[in-house]
Amino acid sequence: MNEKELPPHLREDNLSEETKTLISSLPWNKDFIGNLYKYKGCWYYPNTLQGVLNFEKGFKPQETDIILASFPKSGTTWLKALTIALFERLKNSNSSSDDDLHPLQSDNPHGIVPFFEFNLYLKSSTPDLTKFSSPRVFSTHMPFHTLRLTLKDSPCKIVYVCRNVKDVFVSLWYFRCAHLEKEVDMKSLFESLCEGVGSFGPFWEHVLSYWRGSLEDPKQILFMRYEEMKSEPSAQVKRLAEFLGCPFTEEEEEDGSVDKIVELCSLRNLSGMEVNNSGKTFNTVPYFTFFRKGEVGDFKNHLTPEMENKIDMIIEEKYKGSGLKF
Ligand code: PAP
Repeated sequence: MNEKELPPHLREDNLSEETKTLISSLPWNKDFIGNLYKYKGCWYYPNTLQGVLNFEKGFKPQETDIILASFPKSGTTWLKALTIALFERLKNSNSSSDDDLHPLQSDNPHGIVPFFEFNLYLKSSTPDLTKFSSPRVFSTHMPFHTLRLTLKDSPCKIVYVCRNVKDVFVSLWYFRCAHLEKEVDMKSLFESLCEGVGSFGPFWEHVLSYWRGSLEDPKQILFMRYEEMKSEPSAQVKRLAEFLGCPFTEEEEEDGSVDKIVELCSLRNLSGMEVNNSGKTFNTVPYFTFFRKGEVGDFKNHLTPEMENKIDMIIEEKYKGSGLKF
C-alpha cells in the first residue's frame, strides 16, 4: 500500500530520531496496514506511537479534565456526542436562542473532542491547548496503565466505554474496508485480534486495565458498556451526567431533557447531519465512516460458529476471576 494514502496517524513518516532509536528495541509485528510496535504492553502504528510519546512527554493534566477512553469501535463517537450534549445543555439553558447551531450540528464529535495520540500530540509534545475551556474534554485509545503514568495523581475523570469484542471486530472490519477502499481479509483481521496484535491491542488487556481501574477508584473511572447504552439509554445518560458532575435536575427530568439528549445523539440523528456526511477528521478520515449500523449482535451475521467459539474461549480465559462478564 502507498503510505501517502494512509491517514497520518497510521503512517511512519513523523518519527523523531529518539523514537526511531526506541522502536528499534521494541517488539515488532506487521499487519495489512504497516508496522506495529509494542510499547508498554500495547501495539501501535509508528506515528501513533510518536503521538503517545509526545503525550507522555508534554501533557499536564488539570484537575477538571475529562478523558473519554475506549478501544477502537466500542462507542467512542457516541460517548463523545453524549458528553458534548450534556455540557452544552448547561450553557444553553438561559443564553441561547433557537437559531443557535448546536455544536453537534456544526462539527463531528471527533472534531470537538480530539484524541491525544492521533490529533493533539501527533506532531508535538507542546500543542496549543488554550482553546479548551474548563472542563477540557479529551479522548484516547491508550490503555489505562499507560494513561495513568502521565496523569500521575491527578483526580481528573475518565469515562471508558467497552463493547462486546465480537461486534468491535465486525465494526473494525467495516471501518478498515471503508477507509482503505478495498475489502480487507476478514480471517486475517480476526486472527490478529485473537492474537492481540493490532492497533491498541490486545483488546483483553485494554478492557481489563480500565475495568480494574474502575474497581479501584470508581470516582475516577466510570466503566460504561455499549450494550447497556443501547438497551437503557436514558438510565445510562443519567449515570454519565452524574459522574461528570452535571446531573439532571428534577425539572429537567420532567421536561424530557434526558430523552432529548438521547435523541440528539442517536445514530440516526447524527448520521443524518450534513456535517457528518461531508467532513473529515484531522487525520483525513471521512466522518461518515464512524456511523454504520450501531446494532448489538451484528457479529451473528458475520462470524462463523468456529470464530465465535474461539473468541468465547479467549474471553473465558482472559477474564477469569476479573468479575468482568460479557
Ligand atoms: P472510533 O473508536 O473509531 O471512534 P467508534 O465510534 O467507537 O469508532 O465505533 C463506531 C461504531 O459505533 C459503529 O458501530 P457499527 O460498525 O457496529 O455500526 C457505529 O455505527 C457506532 N456508532 C456511532 N455513533 C453511534 C451512536 N450515536 N449511537 C450508537 N452507535 C453509534
